[in-house]
Amino acid sequence: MSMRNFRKNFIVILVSFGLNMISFPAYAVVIDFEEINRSYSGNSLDSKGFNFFNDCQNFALCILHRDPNSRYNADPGGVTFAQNSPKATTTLTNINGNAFDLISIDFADYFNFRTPQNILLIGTYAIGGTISQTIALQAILGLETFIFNWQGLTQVSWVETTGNWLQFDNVIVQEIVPQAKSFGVPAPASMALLGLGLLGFFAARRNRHHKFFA
Ligand SMILES: [Ca+2]
Ligand SMILES: [Ca+2]
Repeated sequence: MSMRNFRKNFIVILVSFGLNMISFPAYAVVIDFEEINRSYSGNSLDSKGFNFFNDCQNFALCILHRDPNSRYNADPGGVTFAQNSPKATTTLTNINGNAFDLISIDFADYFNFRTPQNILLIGTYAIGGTISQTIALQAILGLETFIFNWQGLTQVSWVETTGNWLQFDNVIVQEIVPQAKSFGVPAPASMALLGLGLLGFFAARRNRHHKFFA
């Protein structure tokens, strides 16, 4: 490998170190429940690395799978989940504990009727504090998309404040991977490359100085 290549490697490594130090890579996840093709009912549902927990008293019936062929399904041909107990709260968390952004959620009334309804959402920030918003379902059929763009959360919960029950789908979240996890202990190979890069860099500098002063 030439000195020029050594230096190029070194700069690439430095830049990648720098990017890892300052950025928090984020990965958008669309939780549409389409991978859940069995009937489900319970109070704790996992999908795509996130957990939905509902605090209803009758544990086995808190959250119900809406079958694709159900006439109550607000996602025709798809899968949604229904909160099946009145005024029970569903809480969304990231299973691996990393903070996340809430981009949007689709809601519909429980039977996919033309039932107007209010839903209160509360987000808890990783740095402390909360944010809340009440959204209003219109008197229309189908899923309605609500955009939040709440950033850096540890959890989001929601409960209907008027009417009873609801269904949710297409929860779009963005996981924030902290630096410590994406770049905790440098792998031996990276350290070896960094060492080679450093050697190359200083060797190249020395060569250039020689040329410069020659
Ligand atoms: Ca769906
Ligand atoms: Ca509706």
